[in-house]
Amino acid sequence: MRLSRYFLPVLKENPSEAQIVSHRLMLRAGMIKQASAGIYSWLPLGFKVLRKIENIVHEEQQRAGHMPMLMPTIQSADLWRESGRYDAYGAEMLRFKDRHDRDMLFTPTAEELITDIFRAHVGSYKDLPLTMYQIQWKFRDEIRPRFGVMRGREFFMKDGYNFDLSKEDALHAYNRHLVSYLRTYERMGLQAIPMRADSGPIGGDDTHEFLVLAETGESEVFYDSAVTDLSFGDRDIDYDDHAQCAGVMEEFTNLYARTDETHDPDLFDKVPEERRRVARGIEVGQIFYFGTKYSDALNAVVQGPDGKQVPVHMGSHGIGVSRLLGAIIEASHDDKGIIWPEGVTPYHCGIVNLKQGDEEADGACEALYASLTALGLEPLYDDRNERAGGKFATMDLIGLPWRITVGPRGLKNGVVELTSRRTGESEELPPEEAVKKVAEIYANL
Ligand code: P5A
Repeated sequence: MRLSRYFLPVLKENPSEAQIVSHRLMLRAGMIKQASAGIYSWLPLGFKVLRKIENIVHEEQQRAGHMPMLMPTIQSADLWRESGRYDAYGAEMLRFKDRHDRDMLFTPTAEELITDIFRAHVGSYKDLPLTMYQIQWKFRDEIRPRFGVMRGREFFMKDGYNFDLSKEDALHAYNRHLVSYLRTYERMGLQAIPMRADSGPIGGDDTHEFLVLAETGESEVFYDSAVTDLSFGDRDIDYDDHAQCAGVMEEFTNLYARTDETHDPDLFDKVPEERRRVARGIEVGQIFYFGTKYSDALNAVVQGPDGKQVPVHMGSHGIGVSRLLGAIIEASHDDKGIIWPEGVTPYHCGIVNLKQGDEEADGACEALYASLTALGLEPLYDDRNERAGGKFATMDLIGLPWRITVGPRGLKNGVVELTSRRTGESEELPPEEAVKKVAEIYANL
């Protein structure tokens, strides 16, 4: 992409409505624009990152054996009356009527609708286990939408649902989700700690939230600092292996880590004092096992191996896809702007031409652009007629992890400059070496 043709409405001033750094930077970097309270348009740069995050979620869900599908955002109230949640959900549910005066709503979550699909088509234990998921817009009429995409009213969520014959199988689905979520967040450059939580309107007893530690987080959390030493890394997981998934679950959840809703001061006191931490976190996902709550209410039964009809055991699992942009920026920025982790960066490498119009500099930039593109990478070339300072400021603000700077002086010596956004360190290299280096960095992702 060439910046001269891109729609990147960066703001010079700090927008006054933004209280936290991620919201400020998303507005300044021209990623989003508020349409109304808690509802945003996704401008090209923001949309690009949203898609990257969505893709990682898709890949990791499918690696775990979960099937993608898509359900409508607008639903009839009938199913929600059947489950009892039409009344229970309260003012957070956006309700309206269609022209025939039927009660409709904008989906805040989809346990009812997926259970209805299941009961219509599945009748035997032989079709289990089954896990399907979607990545779809949700609406919750939050009382206080704030912090940009972090607490929106309209937001993008991955929601998955498992159907199993027994509690044991459903708990495996729970563990499997926990494992796949750990991997998902790590690919985005995030440490998200599973913490025992409260299930709220979704229901059930077993639930963990995934929290990214950040001062601006909305949740108060209590944990043993040893949890932050855990990392998922490059493990080979067989997602059908109950014992292996249970082992990872155990490893990542046996230390004390809880949200304020489930915090137990007596238990917390047992953590060695120097490891006790009280901090704040951003909830980027939550997994639930709620047994037969929805299958009982909606009569989702299958015939078991013994011929008897039994309600299926279920759980649901969510990732805040749009919220993740805010969480990643909160965790990775400096005073100049965003610093994207390589896994989610909108463009792999920036190219800054220090002397636009100079034949040699222009030619070298075009050649770099072509080489990077040929290797399957997406460069963002600042080919505008602007001062170098302005170009650097824009690149720093939008946070591409790598930048190649091209100028006549370097070219005389046969070199360009490759700079890491994270460390600020630069090295001078022949252009083809710079391309090779960038390609290597991304090859390992
Ligand atoms: C699990 C999937 C559920 O709704 N039903 C289907 C379950 N869980 S949840 O915890 O309520 O939401 C899942 C994740 O969505 C994000 N999220 C939000 N993101 C932005 N703005 C909001 N208002 C908002 N509400 C929830 C969170 O990341 C949450 O973990």
